[in-house]
Amino acid sequence: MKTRAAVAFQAKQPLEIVEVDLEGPKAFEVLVEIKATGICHTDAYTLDGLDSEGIFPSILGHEGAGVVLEVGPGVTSVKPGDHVIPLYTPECRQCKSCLSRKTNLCTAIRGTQGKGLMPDGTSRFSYKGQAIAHYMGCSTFANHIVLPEIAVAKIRDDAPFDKACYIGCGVTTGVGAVVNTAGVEPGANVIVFGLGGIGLNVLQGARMVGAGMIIGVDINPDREAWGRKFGMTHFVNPKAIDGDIVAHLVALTDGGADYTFDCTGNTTVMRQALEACHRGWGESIIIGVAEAGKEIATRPFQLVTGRVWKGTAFGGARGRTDVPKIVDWYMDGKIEIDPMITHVMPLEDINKAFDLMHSGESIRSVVVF
Ligand code: NAD
Ligand code: AHE
Ligand code: ZN
Repeated sequence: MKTRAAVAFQAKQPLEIVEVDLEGPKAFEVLVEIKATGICHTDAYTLDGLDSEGIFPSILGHEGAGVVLEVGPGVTSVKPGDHVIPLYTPECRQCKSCLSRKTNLCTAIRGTQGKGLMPDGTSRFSYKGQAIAHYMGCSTFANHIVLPEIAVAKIRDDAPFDKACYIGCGVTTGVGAVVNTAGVEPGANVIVFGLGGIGLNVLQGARMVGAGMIIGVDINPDREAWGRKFGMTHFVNPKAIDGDIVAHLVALTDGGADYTFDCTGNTTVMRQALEACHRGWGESIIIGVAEAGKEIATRPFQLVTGRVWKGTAFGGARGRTDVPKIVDWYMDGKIEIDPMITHVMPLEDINKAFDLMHSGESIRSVVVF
């Protein structure tokens, strides 16, 4: 079939809206009509040529929601008409990783996914006869996509697509990092570095579990008002304080935070987040994705004296199991989504979403097909 898509033909160039060819679902695959997609900083990072796994041409996007149109042979868990969220972290429930119960990082199809291919080693997208790579196993910047059955979460029919799409990455990543990865306890002190589309969701996760001090750190002063809407109790702009940011935060928290979260992708900030943890037990969770070639560093003494460095992908969520529950949290009013979606636009305007993100004007832009 033909479908409309925003194609990344080259790094650092605007996406181009074209009609691409899409092959239908094979065994254990489904065809999904994407109704809405968010634009995450990770899409920008790949488009900017900073992703060591970036492939061009490709169809980016990994934060979508839509409807199953067709299923291939062998598919049993979803049927045409089901509302679904594509999963860049699938859940096969059979691989060593899924069976370990220690991680959400299903390994069933990670090899081909990282090469921009479906599990059978082919791409289903092409343009003028040339293959176009899939992205993060999703490619939600296309109106129709083919996904492995293990990479779709069935969600309730009454959740609006233009909000539910954000659960496909940002909401689940931020809230899940608090609930699944850190396991923040009521009363714990938390510092969130970077109050964008992910960091605000860490804040609301911390509020939901009853954290004590919830400190937000951002170099954009406009983010103070945003943070306060989602539970932040204190704001620190590193550019507006005298002296060292770590010393400032350690003093503010009487010795360091119980939990810190990096939501910037900046390796200098990651170090600050680790060192702002309390001696003996503070845990720092890396959410931000750093550009290719960057490395983290700290004095080993920071870890010897009990601080813990961790990372999280997709908030530690097991997609097919946990995503429908997060949709329920939203529909039941336990978490907010609507105010964070600052811009809604048609696919033709998708490049504006990247400009708004880079200028700090948007929290989340959503494209509605
Ligand atoms: P965003 O652009 O919406 O927000 C980033 C925020 O960080 C902005 O508010 C910006 O002002 C702030 N910031 C930048 N430099 C800073 C600094 N030096 N100190 C303090 N604040 C600073 O981006 P986003 O969509 O929220 O994504 C955040 C990061 O999380 C990105 O690196 C993205 O790739 C990553 N991410 C990771 C996962 C995962 O599963 N691990 C999932 C989604 C996104
Ligand atoms: N491709 C990059 C890594 C990118 C990365 O870490 N992606 C996160 C999700 S970001 C969503 O916005 C992730 O899930 N990682 C686990 C995985 O298996 O990709 C690189 O450095 O090569
Ligand atoms: Zn993302």
